[in-house]
Amino acid sequence: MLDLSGPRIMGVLNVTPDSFSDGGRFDRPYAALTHARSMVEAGADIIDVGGESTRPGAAPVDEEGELARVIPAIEAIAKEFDLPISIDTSKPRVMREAVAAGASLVNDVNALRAPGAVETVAGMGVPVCLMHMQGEPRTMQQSPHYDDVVGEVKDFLLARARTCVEAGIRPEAILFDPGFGFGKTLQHNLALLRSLPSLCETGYPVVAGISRKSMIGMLTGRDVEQRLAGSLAAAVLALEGGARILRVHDVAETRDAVRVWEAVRLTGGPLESP
Ligand code: 9MG
Repeated sequence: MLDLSGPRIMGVLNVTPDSFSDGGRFDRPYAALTHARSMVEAGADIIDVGGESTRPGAAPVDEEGELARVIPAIEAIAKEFDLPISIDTSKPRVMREAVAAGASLVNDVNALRAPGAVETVAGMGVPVCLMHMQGEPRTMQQSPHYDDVVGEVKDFLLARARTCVEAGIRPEAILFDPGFGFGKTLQHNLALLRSLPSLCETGYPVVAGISRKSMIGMLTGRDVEQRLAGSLAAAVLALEGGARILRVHDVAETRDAVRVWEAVRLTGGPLESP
């Protein structure tokens, strides 16, 4: 199980040629390890390895192609570091092989809806992050619609959690993620960020992935490489809303922001008198 006694930072490692935020620079195992190393040194608690881009409009990748990208990277990271590695995938076979290679958490933007995915995770006994997505990555941003985005996202995740628990996944092994940017307009994303406490009330630890996303671009008018300040503001707002894991690209800067937040909000922090 993950230690979630304080906020945790999940560093994003996209091992894809078309990744939206790193331009595919980390598509070889050596480069992936180098990037993982820099994130660990900067204070990452978890490394999230993904081999299929989920950016809007991204083309799907087949199983063999995804495995060829992620497995060498996971093996190399697991050999050098003793920290949780999560596998960002929706494919049961990739989940299985990634866990055999050293991953210890499944991060599924499809919330284990692929045939066999729930059973696969139940059988492996690893924790899973269930993320909400309306539609599929290729088309999800075309016309997202909700009557009540916060209620619908929460109901969806609770229903997925019920299915998981019925299949044998322990409730303590389940994390929720509202899926910022996945079939959502800017207003949907803002409503979800504002209402994060309502998702946290479910009792499932909440993961927030807002780093560098288009919602930050829309609010600031900045390109993807210039969204750090906006991403940090969103990260702190997510912590205020109760998020326990922040999925980010800029680990060192997020670590600083988390330290400041902890000092003010957590009892026993450096601002407490002895
Ligand atoms: C893979 N991936 C891309 N964005 C994400 C997000 O917001 N949350 C999670 N859990 N995974 C994501």
